Amino acid sequence: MSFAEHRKRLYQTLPENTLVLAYAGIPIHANEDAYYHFAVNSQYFYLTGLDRENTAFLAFKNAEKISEILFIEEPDPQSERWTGKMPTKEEVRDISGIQDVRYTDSLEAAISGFLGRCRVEQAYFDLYRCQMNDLPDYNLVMAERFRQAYPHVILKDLHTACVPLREQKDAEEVDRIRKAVDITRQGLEFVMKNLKPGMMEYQVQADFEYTCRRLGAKRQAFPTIAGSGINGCMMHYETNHCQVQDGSLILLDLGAAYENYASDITRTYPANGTFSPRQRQVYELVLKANEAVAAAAKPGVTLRALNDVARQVLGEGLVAMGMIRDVSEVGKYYMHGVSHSIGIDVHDISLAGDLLQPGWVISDEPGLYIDEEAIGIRIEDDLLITENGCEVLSKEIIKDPDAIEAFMKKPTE
Ligand SMILES: [Mn+2]
Repeated sequence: MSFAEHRKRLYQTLPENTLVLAYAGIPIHANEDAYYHFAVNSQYFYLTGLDRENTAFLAFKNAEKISEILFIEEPDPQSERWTGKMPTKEEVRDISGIQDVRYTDSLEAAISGFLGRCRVEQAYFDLYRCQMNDLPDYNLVMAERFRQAYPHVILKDLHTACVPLREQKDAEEVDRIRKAVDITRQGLEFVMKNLKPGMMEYQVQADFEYTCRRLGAKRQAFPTIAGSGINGCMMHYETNHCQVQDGSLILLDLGAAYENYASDITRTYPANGTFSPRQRQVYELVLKANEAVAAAAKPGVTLRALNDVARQVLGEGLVAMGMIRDVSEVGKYYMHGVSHSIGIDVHDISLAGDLLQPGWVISDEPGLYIDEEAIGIRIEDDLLITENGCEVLSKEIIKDPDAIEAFMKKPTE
């Protein structure tokens, strides 16, 4: 079972006399009695396969053995009446492979038990912080409580410990990403069939997300970007409130999530179904860079090296078009990186400078953004690093300009 395998890999890296405490987290309050959509802690999900709020995972490793306990809320008919069936011990045992399942109200006693009768030298909590002024998330709050109760135990970061594990996906993780990519493909095909000038960007977004939901995706991997014309030149445009003009391009950066694994795809389409000669010229250059990056992606290479490949191809093309004088000026029209890791999170855990290994899943997303011509083009595929190179997981999502034009000409069924 895959999640048990994740834990096994973690235990192999941990010193003896180590406690691991990972919390799923709780929903974040919005206003009145409304809460934001619950997002499970990624380290917790990676280790257990559970995305249920208010659950927790405790493990202890010493010289003799490894103990692991899962804590869930006790099913309660009263709350089940309102919010639906709660998972049982048997169900979470099946998902996680953890045999010792207890109720959350005994978690503190279990922690005290290990601290009272075992030698605990360090405790791993997810201490990750995105930005310094963020509100502390649930795992950070619990780590601080633990530190105050047991100041002699050294706190270590579970997020950092998970980096090398999560960077390399196993077969089951890759299958979930494949499924997410396939849902995204069908969503984009529905978009291509319906796209026409005069639509609002949010209607294009709705066509995509409608298809994803119909196909069983519980959520999008990230907010859908549908930027037409000049809006395609904004990297993370997600207001999607403008009208798609005849003769413009629309840049769609989007992806379904499937069983908590992300896909991350970008395609750029002509609103009226036909690229203008100039749009096609720029599009073909971006496509050339996209293909060069896929050709260069293999074990032992860094993400930075892949970005150098993209910069070189784009830069040479821009010089040939007379838009810049030297490849070093490519940043005028290409201002982001070409690749990031993809997994449970769309910008998945990874460290700059780490060498690609078989099992990594990364994006391949060169782009060109020419404000003065309202041309924003990005083409993004998801790549699985293999022994000798890579497999383009999104190879079925058409990107050849002739194929796009042919597909968009077909009448709606
Ligand atoms: Mn991306």
